Amino acid sequence: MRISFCCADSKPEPWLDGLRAALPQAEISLWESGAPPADYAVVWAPPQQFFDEQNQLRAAFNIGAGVDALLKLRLPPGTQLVRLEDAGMSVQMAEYVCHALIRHFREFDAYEADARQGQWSFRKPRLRADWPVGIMGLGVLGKRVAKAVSGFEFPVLGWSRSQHAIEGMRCFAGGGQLDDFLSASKVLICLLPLTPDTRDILNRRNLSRLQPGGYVINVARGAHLVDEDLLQLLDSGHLAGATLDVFRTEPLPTEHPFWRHPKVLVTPHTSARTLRDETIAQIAGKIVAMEQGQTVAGVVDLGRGY
Ligand code: NDP
Ligand code: OXD
Repeated sequence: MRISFCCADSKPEPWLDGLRAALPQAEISLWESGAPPADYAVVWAPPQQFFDEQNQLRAAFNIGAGVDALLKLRLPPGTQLVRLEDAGMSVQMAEYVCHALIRHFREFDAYEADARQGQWSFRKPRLRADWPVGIMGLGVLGKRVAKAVSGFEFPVLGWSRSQHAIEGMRCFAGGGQLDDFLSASKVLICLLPLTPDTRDILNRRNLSRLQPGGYVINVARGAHLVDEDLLQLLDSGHLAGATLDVFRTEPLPTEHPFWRHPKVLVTPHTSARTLRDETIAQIAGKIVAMEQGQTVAGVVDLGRGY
């Protein structure tokens, strides 16, 4: 069995060593043009040429959860695309979102500013009941985040494509229930995949429906958010702030207003990083299962885009 590794932005040697240790029976190499056809690929942002040449793959394993960039490429017919499922990302996402939520809810940003001025001043405690948290996307990451947020006793709501029933939270589904979900939420967390249906979903129409003083946390993809619409709603006062981890252009250009906006906190696409050991273990396990004729979880439905 041959496995080809083609990942932009990752030092290949530790990945190749890890994959070889996990799959000693396989021939594993760093892809170069003209390489013999492989059975499986491990990829992140490969060039189109990779799939044009490696056209006999049974499966291509993405070393990330989101496959929007891969779906812009022409995949070889018959190749299954398999995404990363959790592999240590969901707990990181829960940490990140809870930090952003609690930093805003408890006004730690304001206390930090006070402390720098040497000021000892209390703020009135806020009521959790007034801060319903809406989570868009109830998949692997959204569900873990919902559990973590519920642990802090915020009211939690969720919105997904199909109807879910999750204890302790109100679940909404589909376009028909989007407005009800938004108007019942004050904090909005985006954990959707980027698809034609979800692109630009954090727009003026939808963000205006959040409760006054709303707060936005986007940890999914930059193209979910219409930047100008968010800025206008922050400046008009309808929204109180935003924590943004993902952007239409990454790295976020230095001249982008988000960097300097007093109500926006920017982080560099770091909310849930791919962890090498967990990722290799998951992919190796799936390759072994596929070799034994088993079906594996995490196969992307190309029609729906996630
Ligand atoms: P999943 O595929 O497990 O979950 C996707 C969820 O979104 C599902 O609940 C799905 O609904 C819902 N959904 C999809 N399309 C729609 C739609 N049109 N309307 C309503 N709901 C919809 O994905 P993950 O939880 O693993 O990851 C989510 C995203 O997070 C990734 O695609 C990626 O873009 C982003 N991400 C960001 C990272 C970062 O560092 N910032 C790291 C990792 C991921 P249903 O349940 O009905 O199928
Ligand atoms: C991912 C990411 O999709 O890192 O895994 O954004």
